[in-house]
Order: sequence, then structure tokens, then C-alpha cells
Amino acid sequence: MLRLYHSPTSPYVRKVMVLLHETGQLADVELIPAAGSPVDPGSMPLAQNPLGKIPALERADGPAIYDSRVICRFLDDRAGGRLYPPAPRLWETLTLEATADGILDAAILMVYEARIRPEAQRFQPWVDGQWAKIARAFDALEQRWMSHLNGPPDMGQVAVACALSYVDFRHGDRAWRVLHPHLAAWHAEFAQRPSMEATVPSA
Ligand code: GSF
Repeated sequence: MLRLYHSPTSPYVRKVMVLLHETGQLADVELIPAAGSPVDPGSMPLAQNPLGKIPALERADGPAIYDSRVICRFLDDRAGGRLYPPAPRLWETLTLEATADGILDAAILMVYEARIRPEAQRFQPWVDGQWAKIARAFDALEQRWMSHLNGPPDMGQVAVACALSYVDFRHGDRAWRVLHPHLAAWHAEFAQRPSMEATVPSA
């Protein structure tokens, strides 16, 4: 049995959960709740992932694997490799996934700055710089990636959908849809996939 260290609000964990739904592997994975932060590892699986982050996937016959991109490729490979296409399209899929993860990295750093750093020590240029990365990524998706996003379903699309949903979840005050109408329309449709609806984060 595979054991996935999990949180219902983690967008990186959500990528794995969406893949499990899409590939029919939900029954093969036991979910282990975990929570923590860079200043308090809490119940994070430090023995499985020295970085103290989730997701991490414990296997019966080998060391635990992480991070979410490694876990997604492992689980997709285990199911026959449908969500990571062969090269050369693979390089676009992986770049799209890296773009989505970069949006998540910036969005989570903004959350930590507000949630963990004491008010007197918060540094607004840091937050603005993180949001600038997200805004440029949205521009790139709108201007250069819509043909890939509208192509055959792949992990790049799953990652982008999870990233856009996470920005809505944690930074709902940032109105990104106005300037990115094609991306917004794509997300509205992709979010209706059963795998996405089954993994909506609860507050
Ligand atoms: C990032 C995972 C991550 O930051 C991946 O799996 O792709 N590159 C990794 N996870 C967060 C939880 S979340 O909000 O998604 C995490 O584990 N934070 C705790 C910490 O100490 O950073």
C-alpha cells in the first residue's frame, strides 16, 4: 500500500490527488494527515522528507519519494503514463507544470509572510515581488500557452488548474480573470472535471 502524506488544503497535494482520480488509483493510496510550517514542522513527515514538506509518498519497497512532480510522474508511470506525453510534447508539459509550481511557490510565500511573520517584520516589497511573478506567469499562460492548455489533457493542465484555484482560494482579492479572459474560460471548464470537483480544498 502506498501512503501519501496529505493535507486537504495543499495545492501540491491536490495535484497528486487529481492525478489519482484521473488514473483510477485512489484505492491504492492511504492518506496520512500532516501539517506544519517552516517555523514549526508539526506532524510533517521529517523521516520521509527531510525538507519537512508535503506531499511525500511512502512506498513498501523503497525510500519515500517527493516532491509533487516526482510523485506525479511515479504515479502516472504506474498507471501507464497517460498524463506525461512522450517527447517532444513532454518538454512543454514539464515547463507548464514548472510554471504552475512557480505560481504556487510564490502564492505560498505570500501566505507565510502574512501568517507567520509578525506584523512589524513584514516586508511589503517581498510580497509585491512574489505577486509580480504570479502576474507575469498569468500573462504568459494567456499569451503563449492556451493552445497547449486546450490540447489533450496532461499534467501541465492539472498543475495550472490547481495553481489558479489556489490563487482564488488564498488570494481571492486579486482579480486576475479580467486581464486573462481565455485563461479564465479554460479554468472554468477544467475545474468541472470530476477529479477537480472531488478535490476542492475545504477552508
Ligand atoms: C512544495 C511542497 C510544499 O511547499 C512540492 O511538493 O512540489 N516543491 C514541493 N508544500 C507545503 C504545504 S502546502 O501548503 O502545499 C509545505 O509542506 N509547507 C511546509 C513547509 O515547511 O514549507
